[in-house]
Amino acid sequence: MRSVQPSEAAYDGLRLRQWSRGAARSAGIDRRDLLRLLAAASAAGPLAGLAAPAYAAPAAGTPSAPSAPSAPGIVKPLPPEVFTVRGTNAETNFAALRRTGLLTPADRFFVRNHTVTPRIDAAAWRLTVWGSGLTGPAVEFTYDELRALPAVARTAFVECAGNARSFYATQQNQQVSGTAWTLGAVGTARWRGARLSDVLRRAGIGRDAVDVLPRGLDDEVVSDGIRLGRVRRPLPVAKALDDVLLAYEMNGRPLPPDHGHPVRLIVPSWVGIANIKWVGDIEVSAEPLVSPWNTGLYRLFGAGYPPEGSAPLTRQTLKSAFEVAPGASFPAGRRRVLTGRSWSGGAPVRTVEVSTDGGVRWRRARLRDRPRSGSWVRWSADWVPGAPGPAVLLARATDRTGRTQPGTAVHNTQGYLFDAVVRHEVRVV
Ligand SMILES: Nc1nc2c(c(=O)[nH]1)N[C@H]1C(S)=C(S)[C@@H](COP(=O)(O)O)O[C@H]1N2
Ligand SMILES: [Mo]
Repeated sequence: MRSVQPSEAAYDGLRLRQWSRGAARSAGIDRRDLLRLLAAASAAGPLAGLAAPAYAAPAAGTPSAPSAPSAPGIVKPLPPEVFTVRGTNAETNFAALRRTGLLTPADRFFVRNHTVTPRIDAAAWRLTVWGSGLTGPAVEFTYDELRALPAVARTAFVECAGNARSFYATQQNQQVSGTAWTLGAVGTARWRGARLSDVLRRAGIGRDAVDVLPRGLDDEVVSDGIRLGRVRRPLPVAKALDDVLLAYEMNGRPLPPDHGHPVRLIVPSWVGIANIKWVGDIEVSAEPLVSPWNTGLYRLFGAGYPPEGSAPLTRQTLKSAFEVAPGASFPAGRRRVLTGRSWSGGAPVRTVEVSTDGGVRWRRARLRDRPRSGSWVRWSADWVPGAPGPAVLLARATDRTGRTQPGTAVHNTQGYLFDAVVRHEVRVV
């Protein structure tokens, strides 16, 4: 199971019970629509885009297709050797990270958009902090005012809760709904910005504040005919005052449009949806809040979970990926250095083991970075491929609490938090 700090788990359980009793306020969506959303969430639908094979990356050395695929609403170029477009989203091909450093360059960073990337002028942008959890009236911050606050930098991954979702279907033969990501809905960057806690204190957060609700300036989301409103997800005050950033820089440059320009939240170790892009306002509430993104979405539904779902997701899980194209060819008898990355939203990665024979024998990979919480670690392992034919590469991480990636992930209808070892099929030629 995913690891959560006791305080987070207690918070989540409480919030859900309050909401079912009608004691929590659903911000910006009516109760009936939320209940419909919950009902939809507990029944698995089809996996979007799985009809197109998940394993369709170009073979090494194949020139790019003449017309690059495009995702409506993503601003940056999406060269096919770097990205696989999935609806309004773009997945990073892991093989395209092979020669990158610890940090993912912004032009290779995956994009997850509910609608389209808005173009926002930093000079005209305002952040409004408001709500019953403040001791006074609403407070506005300009971009320059935010930049004038003490700046902190932090290396952190952003990873979609549904990253690796397609393996529930392709590896476990289970039905799940959502974008058919393989392993590339994750990237690590150096984020720089103001502390959310500094902004909340300056805005006059009161002692009775319980929830903080950042909201994006992108278009409202409509899903299956239900108007969900703007992307927003409540954060418990304890997390908001802990290590959350209002980031305005990514890898030393102003945030690019697709990644939240001018300002986004960075919520280290938590599911991607917590990292609200293009933030325009933050409600600070003395009452508990719910939104679609912590009720019908981003909870675990299915056998083994209560009808209203698990507690809202908080931390990411443990994963590993090879920087190798799916179906790649390796000449027999020639030594190769296999590289990859492992990461966890829980304790830092301690060891990574690799198998090149489908899981019969395992050996330790060499870690290339000092494992840190909220980041990933690069690793490598030598391999001399044997006889020509199909081969299966496996990588398995263990974190500092002793938790190891399992052989099978526990199913949930929306395919979140896949943590099992992924079978990476290649060919020896
Ligand atoms: N305003 C807004 N914030 C958002 C989203 C969005 O669609 N709109 N998508 C979320 C999701 S689901 C993820 S996984 C991350 C992806 O961040 P990235 O596109 O910078 O990689 O942003 C989150 N923040
Ligand atoms: Mo996501």
